[in-house]
Amino acid sequence: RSLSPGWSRDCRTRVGERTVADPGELLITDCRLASMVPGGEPYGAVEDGAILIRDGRIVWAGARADLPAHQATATHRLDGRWVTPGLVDCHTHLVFGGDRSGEFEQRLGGATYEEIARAGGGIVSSVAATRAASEDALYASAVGRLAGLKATGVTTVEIKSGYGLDRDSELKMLRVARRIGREAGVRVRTSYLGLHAVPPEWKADRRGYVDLAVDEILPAAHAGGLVDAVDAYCEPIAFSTAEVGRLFDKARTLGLPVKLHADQLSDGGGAALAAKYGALSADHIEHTAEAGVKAIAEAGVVAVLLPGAYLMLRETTPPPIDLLRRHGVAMAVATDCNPGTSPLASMTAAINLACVQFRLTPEEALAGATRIAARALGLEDEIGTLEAGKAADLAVWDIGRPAELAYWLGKPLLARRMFGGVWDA
Ligand code: DI6
Ligand code: FE
Repeated sequence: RSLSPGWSRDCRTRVGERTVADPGELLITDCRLASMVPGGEPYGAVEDGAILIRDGRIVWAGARADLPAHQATATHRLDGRWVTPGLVDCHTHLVFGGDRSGEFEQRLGGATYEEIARAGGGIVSSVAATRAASEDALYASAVGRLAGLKATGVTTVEIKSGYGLDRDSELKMLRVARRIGREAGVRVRTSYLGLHAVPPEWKADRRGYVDLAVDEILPAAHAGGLVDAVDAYCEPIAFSTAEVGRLFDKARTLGLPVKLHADQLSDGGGAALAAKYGALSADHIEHTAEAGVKAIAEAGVVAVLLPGAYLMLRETTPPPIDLLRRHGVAMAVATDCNPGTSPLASMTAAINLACVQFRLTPEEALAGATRIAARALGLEDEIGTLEAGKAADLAVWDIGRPAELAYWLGKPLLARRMFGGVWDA
């Protein structure tokens, strides 16, 4: 790609292991901004834009004509390219052992996801592979999938536990997620997903397993600084609202926010439960009825739409998008990257699928992958728009208009990614 001279200069300088702030500012110009700041132009668009960056943060973004006095020591011209906030994947299970391509073949042959799960496959087969894997192996395979997300502009990713399901293996998964946040060039938020499935050794005593998850594993993971939020899989094949309620009560005493896999395969009152606990998000919600939509609207819970799982399971009941719009529920879009129901490692593909399958507008879907996804992680003051004060996490695209991010399926569109003020190599 032909990029302007000066492109390679960062506004930070790497000194050995450390990255130190350059005394000056970086000016990014000759670009169009999809700032995703609401209330103005579609996409918060600015035709002839500029961004000033200092010490890893945006200090100013707007129309070049309004650029204030500055001390830029470097200027990067983007040859008219579009810049968006770095994309935010707010629901993934990026860390796991093995894969489930064999079950995929079984499902293509006619078996259903629930049948496979009830017969002892499904999540539990990923648990066996995850328990057997070393931390290094889990890290390497997760970073392989992360490459797909980063190549589609992702700078923040949420990563859940939930394939360990015993104390050591859950802590192992969460440590790998933290390591990704330190070493892999993305911001990571972790979620403890202990109530994902009942592990085989607790099959005869599910109450005992819930006790262990609530009273021992979550507190240990929290004490180790490994948990940013608490999640659960609320579904007849997984955990009941009463069981999830016990976990959420514990999260509350620990001061941790909650989120929920809700009403994916049936309306089991998951959205209402998320609302009751003031969750950050209610995720999936394909089968949520109007009462549940009203409840999350009133509680300010973000709806996280996961079109990859909908596609892979050949679901036919989409989330109630019109009701969500009518009640003013903010909608995020995420990959749900996981080995069973959503082996999807592309954020632009998730955007496309949200538009094609759920009929989001391209602007709604891009907001769902930036500003709204940031809110679903409690990071709305930190990331998700191109605005002064936010982290300098940017995606630069080879597109003529923002809707192309929703239109192409599989075409590489990213020209460059900046994370924390530093361009990728
Ligand atoms: N997210 C999940 O956690 C479950 N479904 C979903 O969309 C199960 C994932 C799995 O089968 O491994
Ligand atoms: Fe999930």
